[in-house]
Amino acid sequence: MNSVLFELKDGIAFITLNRPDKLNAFNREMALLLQNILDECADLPGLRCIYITGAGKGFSAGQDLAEVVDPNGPGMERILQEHYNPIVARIRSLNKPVVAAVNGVAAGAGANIALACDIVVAGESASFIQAFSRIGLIPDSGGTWHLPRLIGWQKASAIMMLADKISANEAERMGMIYKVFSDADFESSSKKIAETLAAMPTMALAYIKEALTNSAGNDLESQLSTEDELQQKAAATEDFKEGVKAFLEKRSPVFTGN
Ligand code: T3D
Repeated sequence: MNSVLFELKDGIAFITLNRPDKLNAFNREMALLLQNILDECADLPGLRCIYITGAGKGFSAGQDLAEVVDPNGPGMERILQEHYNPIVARIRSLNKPVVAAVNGVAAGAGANIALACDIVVAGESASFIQAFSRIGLIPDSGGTWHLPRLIGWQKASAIMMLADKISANEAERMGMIYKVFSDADFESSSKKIAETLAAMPTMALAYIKEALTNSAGNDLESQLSTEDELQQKAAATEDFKEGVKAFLEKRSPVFTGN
């Protein structure tokens, strides 16, 4: 059984973390497979959105703790460098929107991989746990970068130190995630977001992602230059021409992603 499933449909890459009996905890095989799939997504012609979810009742419980103590396992010193850091770097550098559809508990690296995605939605029964301090570790997989930027330093600090279980509704209220859907509607509503993104001007979405990423390290002057540079690129796309033409012709635009 593949530990990560991958299906390409209508311009969307559906990626499913697939170790359901372990709440999709990451072992080395799963982490490397996810990296390969994300690499494939970077180069697939016609791909316009990536959707990541978990099989079964969890999204991901983070690092497989059995692997950490396995004498034949990869060893602590390799796990971040070879497993999680490359996953987060790939999600952030993909020039397509990445949706995390958090179907159940997202803990440890599982939570922080979700938070690295461009749009995070969750089912009502899902939860987020910065579980690291419960076992004497610090949050990784970009969590100490993303979480304080999403919800503010104070809340991030408390959530990371206390390792509280944060319900999907609380996560939405504090701005950690975009939206919560009822469990009954979760799959269709979260896929609808991916479908919407896949029909939008893909390059404009890529430039929005780039501008937001750059804003984290820029002062206002530099960010205005970044916006100028990226807006010139957006204005050179076919989709911009189509957007303006469709508006003037009072019809819906048909974007091709070019
Ligand atoms: O170098 C490094 O290693 C650093 C890298 C760190 C990255 C990290 O992610 S560190 C954080 C690792 N994750 C955790 O500490 C979370 C551990 N899991 C839990 O605390 C709980 O499972 C949850 C709160 C996430 C969910 O609880 P619950 O009650 O819904 O489920 P459960 O019964 O605990 O788990 C169901 C099964 O999944 C169970 O297996 P079993 O007993 O039915 O055979 C459980 O052992 C397994 N499982 C859950 N999480 C993990 C796991 N197995 C291995 N590793 C896990 N992380």
